[in-house]
Amino acid sequence: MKITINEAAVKINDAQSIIIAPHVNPDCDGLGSTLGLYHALIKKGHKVRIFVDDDIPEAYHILPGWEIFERPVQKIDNVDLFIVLDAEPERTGRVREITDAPILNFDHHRSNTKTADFLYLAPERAATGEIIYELLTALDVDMDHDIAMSIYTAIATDCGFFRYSNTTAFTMYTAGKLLEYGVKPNLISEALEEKKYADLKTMADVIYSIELHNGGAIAVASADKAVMEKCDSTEGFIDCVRIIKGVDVAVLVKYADEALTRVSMRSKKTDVAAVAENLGGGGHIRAAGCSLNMPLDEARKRVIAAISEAMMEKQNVD
Ligand SMILES: [Mn+2]
Repeated sequence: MKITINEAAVKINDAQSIIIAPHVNPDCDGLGSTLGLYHALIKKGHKVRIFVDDDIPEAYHILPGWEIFERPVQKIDNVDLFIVLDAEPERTGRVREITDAPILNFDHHRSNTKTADFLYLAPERAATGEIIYELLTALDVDMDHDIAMSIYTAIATDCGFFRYSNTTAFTMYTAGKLLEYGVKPNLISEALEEKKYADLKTMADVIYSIELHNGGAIAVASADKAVMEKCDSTEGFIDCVRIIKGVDVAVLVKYADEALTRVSMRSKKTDVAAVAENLGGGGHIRAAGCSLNMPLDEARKRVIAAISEAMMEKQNVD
């Protein structure tokens, strides 16, 4: 059932014991939104625990309170509300199994499956962090540095540090307000953009692998088994692909195992959320992904075909 931000605030005010979780394979929007809301609700006197069914990448340890996250192990009783952020409840992994509490879901993904008991879905928002900012305003929370830093990081990372097309006046306004609480944008971007020497060298292999298709409208980079074995993080790899002149859709295919390939897509015109959804994944119009149960070479061909088809059908969005 869809609800308004004020109705969501009432649900939260009425709950004493709350669990919050972002999606598996967490990003800074999921983790930062969870921490921003966590710090705010603790301040308001709620009993809150935060869970993520995954490891938290080392670079994200700049988020204040990242070490408070617990892994789901056993069932937890007497929970009044389970808040899911930045994805639908199915994507929280085993966190879904530790509580039977009603689910309140905040998300900005158009592909949200709408299975939560209560859903606030805002696809026009660049990040779930923006939604959390709205929510904290509705909850009349006294903003502080840790809340601001968590939400700022969530917003900044989901809009490519204010470069992607999802960046709106509201994005800039919210980020600007958060800076008033001592957030240092340079420290956040430096910490998130830095790469290990070995990973940067590996990036060269990935750049070398880039192929152009459809007259240069599609660019595909491959991170094969050898690459994945020697690098810790593929963060930022796809950005090298998307900056190629004339490219509409940038693709990174990554080896997971012999029968599983992960695919990330970024676009300037084509609706890659639709492409990803057809392949069992999801995301946003200009940033989406999926996992394919097939070897890397086959997955690469499959994705190129799917994107070419979408381009032919002119499912372009301005
Ligand atoms: Mn997000």
